[in-house]
Amino acid sequence: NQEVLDEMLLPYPDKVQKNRTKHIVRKNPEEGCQQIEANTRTVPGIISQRGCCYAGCKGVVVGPIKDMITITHGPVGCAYYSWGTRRNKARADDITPPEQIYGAMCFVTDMQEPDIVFGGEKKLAKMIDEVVEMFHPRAVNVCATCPIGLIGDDLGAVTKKATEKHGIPVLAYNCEGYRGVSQSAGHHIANNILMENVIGSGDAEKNPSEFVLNLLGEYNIGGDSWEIERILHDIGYRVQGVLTGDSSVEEMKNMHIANLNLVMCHRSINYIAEMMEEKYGIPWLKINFIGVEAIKKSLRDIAQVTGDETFIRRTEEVIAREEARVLPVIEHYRKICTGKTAFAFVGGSRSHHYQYLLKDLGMEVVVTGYEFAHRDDYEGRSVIPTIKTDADSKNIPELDIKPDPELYKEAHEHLNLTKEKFDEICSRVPLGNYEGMYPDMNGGTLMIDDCNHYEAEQLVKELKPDLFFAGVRDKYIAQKMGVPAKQLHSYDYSGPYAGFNGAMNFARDVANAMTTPAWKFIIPPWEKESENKGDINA
Ligand code: CFM
Repeated sequence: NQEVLDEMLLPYPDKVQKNRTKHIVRKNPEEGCQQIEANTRTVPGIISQRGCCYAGCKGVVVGPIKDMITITHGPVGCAYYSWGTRRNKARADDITPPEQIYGAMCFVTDMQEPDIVFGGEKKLAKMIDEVVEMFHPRAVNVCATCPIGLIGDDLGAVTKKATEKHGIPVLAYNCEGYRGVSQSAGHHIANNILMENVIGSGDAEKNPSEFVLNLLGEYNIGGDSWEIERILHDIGYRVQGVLTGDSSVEEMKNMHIANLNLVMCHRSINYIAEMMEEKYGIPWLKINFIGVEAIKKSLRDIAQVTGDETFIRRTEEVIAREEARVLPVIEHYRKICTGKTAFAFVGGSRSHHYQYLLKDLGMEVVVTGYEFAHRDDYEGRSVIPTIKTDADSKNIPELDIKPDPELYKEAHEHLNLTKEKFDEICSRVPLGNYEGMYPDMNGGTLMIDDCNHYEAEQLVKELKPDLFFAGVRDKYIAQKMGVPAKQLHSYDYSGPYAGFNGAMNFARDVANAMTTPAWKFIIPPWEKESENKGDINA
């Protein structure tokens, strides 16, 4: 791997080589945790797989809230290309009737040249009036795109007036695409606005006989959160709110009544988990529902935190029942997958989460990395105090959260435990913590931050993995080279991949991808003769 790495870096100009070297770690188990550079600017022109700040705010965090209308204030392209492609599913239920589900629609102010010259505030105000009149939403989000920040439209002033006029929350997100180095900045901006304006604004009373969970950082891609909720309900928990897969503003308002916050994708939502802990004292637990062993650990950790024998027993019953059903199927596909190698490049947490599922299938991840994660996603939360804030991270405000004078309770009180019992549980269960992907990787594995088109191509060519996991921008690089590729963002057209049913679906899809004869018919470009023959340079 070291030679492959050296060869890959060689054609870069010196400055780029120096930059990229800091973003690449080859795991040396003797070295302790090796430092990686992350969440810093991409080298211009390098064809990164990252998205923009608007994508992280609108596309990832607030877009999936089904009963809020999300208006893109900007050109039609930004709205159109962030519309529906993430496969975050939603359905009507007792709280949200079908006419209140707006996720399948696309709302945009369609800024044209005269609007850019003379300002778009009036156009935006008119659009808010129109959507309220036509659709009667419970709340409206307005997400800014790059030109809005450049021309200086005052989003806050327009939305404040609209809130007063219509009597519903109209929220402004200054998530202009350029506001951070990637979509990660947009997650943080969305977290701040939801925390300030939505979470805790409801007046629901908690039923003391229920144990209430929130599922944070789960976006119901391909139906993932439905499968996770199925398992949690089976054990006997109530799920108050999901951020933000198949979620409604109605449920989100009352998320402060939860006993415990579960954090699935910590990258996109750890801000809210931390702010809810500061404001209400609600503890949070990092979980992972991708992979059978990971699910079992997560379910057992949750049960331990409740300190309740009924949940502990019921958890084991559900695990036994589900394993009896899914393990034989997974075993069937495992025979095909065992010993195969994979690359895994996804955004912020899946490159780590899916390693557990691949381990279940006997596969080895030889190259991995995130598009836009921070150092703690690689190295664990303990490095956070050592991360230097730069001009880009200072761009996003940190909210000053104070304990709520009425609702704040100590963590053990939220869990209905004595302080002694709570402390004892904390010594066994990692509440409020996550390890990065580094400790889970094998020696020699490459960890590459913000891997670009060229690097991915070089590595596929040299290391020839059996399967390439990535997104829509890079999957065809691999496929054209004869290596099957699966999207771990949208799951192509499949899913769910989370939970016990998800593990079965994933095993089937992966085995299918590697056994289809189609790949034998593709000749990789380096084995072909050049088509551009001629004697022009002869
Ligand atoms: Fe979290 Fe996500 Fe991810 Fe993410 Fe994303 Fe996504 Fe992702 Mo695509 S919130 S960080 S910004 S798990 S859209 S559902 S798959 S890059 S690894």
